[in-house]
Amino acid sequence: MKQLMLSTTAVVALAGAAFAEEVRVYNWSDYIDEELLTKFEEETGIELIYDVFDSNEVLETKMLAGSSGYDVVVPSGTFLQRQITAGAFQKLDKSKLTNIENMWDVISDRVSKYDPGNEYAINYMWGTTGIGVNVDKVKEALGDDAPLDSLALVFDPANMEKLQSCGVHILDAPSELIPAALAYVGENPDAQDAETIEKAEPVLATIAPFVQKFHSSEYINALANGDICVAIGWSGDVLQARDRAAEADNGVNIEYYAPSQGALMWFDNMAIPVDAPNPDAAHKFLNFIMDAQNMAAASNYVYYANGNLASQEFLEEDVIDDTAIYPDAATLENLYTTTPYDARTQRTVTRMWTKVKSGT
Ligand code: N2P
Repeated sequence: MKQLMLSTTAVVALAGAAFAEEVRVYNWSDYIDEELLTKFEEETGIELIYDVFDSNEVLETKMLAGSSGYDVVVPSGTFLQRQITAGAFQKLDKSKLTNIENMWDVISDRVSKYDPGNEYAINYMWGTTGIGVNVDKVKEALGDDAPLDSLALVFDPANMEKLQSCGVHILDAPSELIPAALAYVGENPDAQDAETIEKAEPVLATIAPFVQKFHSSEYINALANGDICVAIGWSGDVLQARDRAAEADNGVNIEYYAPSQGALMWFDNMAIPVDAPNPDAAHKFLNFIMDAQNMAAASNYVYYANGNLASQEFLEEDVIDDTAIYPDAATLENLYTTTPYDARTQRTVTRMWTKVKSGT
């Protein structure tokens, strides 16, 4: 007994000694191969504290309040831009980022729309917002000609009434659902004026009572288990649901569709808060992520495209060849991007979203 206690103490002491420093990373849920987290600790001797979120709004609240305690965070482009303007991030020290040469200029250029000169962030992954479908259940509810790749699947109340019983989840992401509703009614999804933006409200409010949940991460398992039949969700998350169902061999057949009316293309980027406790370790984490094999391992695991050109030779064929992940020219043509709302418009958007959700 005494010996056991001694050795337990020894293990604790060793574990304490093994990590001289720590780095705190705040990333989206279901967004990395967890083996990479252990690999980072083994390679650097830095303890990695890894927390997750599923909402840009939640991250933004923390960034604007300050003192988040995080060293690395991952806002999408529009949010990145607004938080850079608010002074939430520090400029990257590129002398510490030797793997930055692996990055893909096509994606860095796109991200520079939000972060001019790519001074504050590196792209982690990018993808689209679209429709996850349990094909058999939806056809059962709506018939064989169900509009699987159309926003009408969820924005036409006649369809939603019939889908209600098999279950529909919608992302709790106003900055993505308002553009989708605008695209559905033929307006510019990137509209910035209140008058146009307000046209999204009746579309969303009419279908809200049929929505089981506005939530941004539960839909992966809910789709995979057959608990819901439709989700407005993120491309890779739906593909992860498809994979989980296949692995469980439960007969659930999931597909992802980028809506025919156009799909939002977003970019999630790693940045270092201005008050990060350990910016040096944060740079080490970014450099680790930009390693070609590490980045490929992450994409192979979560089914999202990344901003790293050198990683592409290490991607599985079912990732690099899937146009839902790496869009071809025709798919790309039907994607749109958005710009951040100014503070006043953002308040309108937040108010509208609260009102929409209160109608569920
Ligand atoms: C990961 C979702 C990240 C995409 N589960 C949203 N930007």
